[in-house]
Amino acid sequence: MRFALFAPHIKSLHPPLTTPIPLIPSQAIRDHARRELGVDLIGVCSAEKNLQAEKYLEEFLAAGLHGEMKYLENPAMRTDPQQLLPGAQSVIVIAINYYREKPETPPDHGRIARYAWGRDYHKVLRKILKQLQKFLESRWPDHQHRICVDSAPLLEKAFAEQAGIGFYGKNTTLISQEFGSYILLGEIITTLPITPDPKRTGTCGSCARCITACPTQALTAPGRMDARRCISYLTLESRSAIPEEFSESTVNLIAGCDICQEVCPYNKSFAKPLTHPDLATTEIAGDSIALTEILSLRSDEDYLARFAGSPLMRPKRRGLIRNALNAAGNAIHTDSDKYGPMLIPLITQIAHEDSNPSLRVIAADLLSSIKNPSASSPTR
Ligand code: B12
Ligand code: SF4
Ligand code: SF4
Repeated sequence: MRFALFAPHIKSLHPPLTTPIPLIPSQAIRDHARRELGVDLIGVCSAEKNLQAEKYLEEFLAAGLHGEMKYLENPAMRTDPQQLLPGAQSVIVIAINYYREKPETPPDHGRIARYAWGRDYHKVLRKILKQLQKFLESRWPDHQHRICVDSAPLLEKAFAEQAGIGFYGKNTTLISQEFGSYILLGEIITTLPITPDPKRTGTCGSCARCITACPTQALTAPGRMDARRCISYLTLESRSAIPEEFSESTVNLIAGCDICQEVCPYNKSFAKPLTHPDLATTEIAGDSIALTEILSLRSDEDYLARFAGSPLMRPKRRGLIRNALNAAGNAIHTDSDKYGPMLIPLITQIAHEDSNPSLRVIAADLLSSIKNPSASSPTR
C-alpha cells in the first residue's frame, strides 16, 4: 500500500500533518472505465490547487483575451478543486476520442467542427461519469464526488495535464500520445485519495504549423491564444456580429474550427476514428449543413426541432444564422452567379422579416455589401 505525501484539504486545516493517508490504487477504476464504459483515456491527479494554471488564467483575463466569456472570470475557483468539493483529494480525468474523417465541404454549405457533428458531448461524458461515480460509490461508500464537464468551473486541460492525459500544444489544446488532440475531457472530483498518475512529457519541438495555419492569427505565441480572434469563439461564444476583420477568413466555418488541429503532426500520426457508441451512432448536425437550410430556419421552434441535443444549441438560432449569413456572403463573393440566386432571396427575407432585429441589420448590411462589394459592413 502506498501513502499520500499530502492530503490537500487536511493540509490546509492542519499544516503539521503526521498521519499519511493510505492511497487507493487506481487500477480497478481504470479497468472499469475502459472496459465497461468505453473510456479512451483515464488519469488521476491530486486535488491540489494548480497555482501555475491560476497565474496563466489570471494573465489571460487581465489582458481581456477572453472577450465576452465572462464565465471564465473566476480563476481561483477554476484552479482549486477544494472550492468545488470541500475535502477533495483527487481528480479523475477521462478523455473520449472524437476524431472522424472530414469530407470536402462545398462553399454553399456551412462547415461544422468535428466535436459538434453529433450529440452534445457534455451529455455523453456526463452519462459516462455518472456511471463511473456509481462504480466508485459501490466500491467505496461514504465518499463525496462532483462531476465536471464544462458544467462546474474547472480548468479542465490543466488538470488533465496533471493527470497524465497529455501535454499542452502550442495551439493550446491538450495533446495525447494515443489520439492526438481530438479528445474531449470530463472529470470527477472526489474525496477518495487515489494514487496519482505521473505527468506525461511531450513537446511540440520546433513545429509551429498551427500558429502559421490559424486563419485569424488567434495563436499569438506558443501556447497563447487571443480567444477574441478564434473562429471557435466568434462562431460559438460571441453574441456580437462577426467583425469585418475576420469575416473573410472565417470562410464557411459556421460552428467552431479545427484548422489548428488538422495541421498538427500529432493528429496526422495518432488520430483514429472514434469508437464510443454514444458519439459514433448519433449525427445531428453532421459535418456540414446547406446554408439554404440554415437561412430558412425562421423560428426558435424550428431550430429546436432540428438541433435539440446538439452542441449547436449553444449559439442558438441567432448565432447560427449570423454565421450562415457570413458564410453566404463569402460564397456569393467567390461566385455570385452560382450562389447568388439561391442565397440572396433568403438573405433578403431575413433582412425584411426575421423576428430578431440584429439579424435583420446583419442581413441588410450584407445585401448592401453584395450590391456594392467595395463598401464595408459588419459581416464583410
Ligand atoms: C473557454 C474555452 C474555449 C475558448 C478558449 C480556448 C482556449 N484555448 O482556452 C474557445 C471558444 C476559443 C474554445 C475553442 C475550442 N475549444 Co474550448 N474550452 C473552453 C473552456 C470552457 C475553458 C478553457 C479556458 O479556461 N481557457 C482559458 C485559457 C487561459 O486556458 P488554457 O488554454 O488552458 O491556458 C493555459 C495555457 O496558457 C497554459 N499553459 C500551460 N502550460 C503552458 C506553458 C506555456 C509556455 C504557455 C505559454 C502556456 C501554458 O496555461 C493556461 C492555464 O492552464 C474548456 C472547458 C473547461 N471548463 O476547461 C473548453 C475546452 C478547452 N475546449 C475544448 C475544445 C474541444 C475546443 C475546440 C477544439 C472546439 C472547436 N473545434 O471549435 C476549440 C479549440 C481551439 C484551440 N486551439 O484551443 C476542449 C479541449 C480538449 C483538448 N484536447 O484540449 C475543452 C477542454 C472542453 C472539453 N471538456 O473537452 N474553447
Ligand atoms: S480553432 Fe481555428 S481560429 Fe481558433 S486558434 Fe485554431 S485555427 Fe485559429
Ligand atoms: S501543430 Fe505543431 S506546434 Fe502546433 S500543437 Fe501540433 S505539434 Fe504543436
